[in-house]
Amino acid sequence: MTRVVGHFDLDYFYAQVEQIEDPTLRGLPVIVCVYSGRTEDSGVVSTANYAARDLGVKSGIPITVAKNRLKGVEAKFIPMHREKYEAYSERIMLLVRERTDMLEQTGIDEAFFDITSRSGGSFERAKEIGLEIKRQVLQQERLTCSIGLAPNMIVAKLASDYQKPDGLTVVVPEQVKGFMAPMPVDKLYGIGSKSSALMRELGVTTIADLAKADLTLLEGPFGRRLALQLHDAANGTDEQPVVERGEATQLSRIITLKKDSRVVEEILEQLTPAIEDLHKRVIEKRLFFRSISIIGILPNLSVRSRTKTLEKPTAEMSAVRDNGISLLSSLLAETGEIRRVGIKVADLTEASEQSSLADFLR
Ligand code: DGT
Ligand code: CA
Ligand code: CA
Repeated sequence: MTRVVGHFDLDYFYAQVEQIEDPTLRGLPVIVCVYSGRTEDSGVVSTANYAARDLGVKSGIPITVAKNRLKGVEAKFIPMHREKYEAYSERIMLLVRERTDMLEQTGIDEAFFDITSRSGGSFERAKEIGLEIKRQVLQQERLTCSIGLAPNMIVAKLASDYQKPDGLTVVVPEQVKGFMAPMPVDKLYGIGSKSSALMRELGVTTIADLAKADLTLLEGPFGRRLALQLHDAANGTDEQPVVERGEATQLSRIITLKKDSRVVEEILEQLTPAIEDLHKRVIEKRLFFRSISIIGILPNLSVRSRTKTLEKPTAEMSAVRDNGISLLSSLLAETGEIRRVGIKVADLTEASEQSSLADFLR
């Protein structure tokens, strides 16, 4: 079956967060800055909203340069609040993870995902899933994002970037080559300014040029392996699987409650299928876990959690359930009503390692 792979990226992320939290910024160029503290304006621009980008401000330029470009314009320069963005990121990744088969986070505001199974391989169905993710992120966090859907990671990444902000671009297998052809080679994942300069010397400027370039020509500057990879990428071939990052260390499930609640029994009833599902995954993957966490998301969307570390690794359902209940009670005592609740097991080891260790100790 053809794969259905997606790339998710939040729009002008830090600036958008600042903008939704302070309505007075609406309509103005907003520039989020990393101040180095040496002099008042020393430091660089972390990101800027589209109003500021239209005036030539972008990530990485000195704040003084940005101020020059915005001379005479009413604009807001804001210091970066990294922890705040991380909290948004954490909640959003949970939300996307729940709606995909597999998620590989690759940055604070972006992730690859695979939805082959839940879309049944249909790009029509995949588009609905993409739209639903966009709706949920907007409804829950008030943020817009851009999503690309394609048969592989390289094309999905190009697709998420294609219509920004608030885009959804679907590239079905038959469209891949035509979609990529006119793009400059440096749009390809992993091609920086050095590689693209080398390619320019070979007369390769667009992805189409690269796709039909002679492999032996590319081998000179890039070596055989990389030349082959680049050539494949330009031809829209990319077989890298989306891999769950951190899967070796944690597994989790999170649900939204029918209504906000602080009643253990009520929450537990709704959480039980998620606990069972999580446990099933632990068994299927032949894993042992050593820590169990309950995560609560409050009505104001802040995240709280409680973790219990066991004396030794286990795969037992009762360990998840019993500890889950006591962690949940303790969490609710602090939070009061919660909106969403999650269960996580971590410190994972493979069952096979466990038994060999047990054998060894015996
Ligand atoms: P986009 O995706 O083009 O709508 O805009 P952003 O701002 O989301 O850009 P992206 O996805 O490349 O980066 C995500 C966040 O990472 C961005 O909001 C701020 C931070 N960031 C990006 N580039 C830089 C940089 O050059 N320096 C610093 N300090 N932070 C950066
Ligand atoms: Ca982004
Ligand atoms: Ca990004």
